[in-house]
Amino acid sequence: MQFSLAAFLFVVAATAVGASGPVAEWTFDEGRGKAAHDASGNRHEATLHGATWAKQGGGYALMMDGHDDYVECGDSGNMDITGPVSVEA
Ligand SMILES: [Ca+2]
Repeated sequence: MQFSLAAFLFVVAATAVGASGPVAEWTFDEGRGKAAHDASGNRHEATLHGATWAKQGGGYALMMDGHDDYVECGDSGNMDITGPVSVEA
């Protein structure tokens, strides 16, 4: 069984309280490769592990098998959760 992480366009954005914009934002619309670009400008490139691209309408989504596929968002000081955050998908 496979799961589609998102349809058409998937955006994950995390915003730290007091930040002027998202700390990270991935639209997952690359459609190829093993990385997802961070549209926030903060250079949090994400690495795909096992997930594959699937065409969805005019964009892309990630297909995951529900077992061991994941997206690694890296480790960075401004990604540390030390207080309230907002996560949007
Ligand atoms: Ca897998």
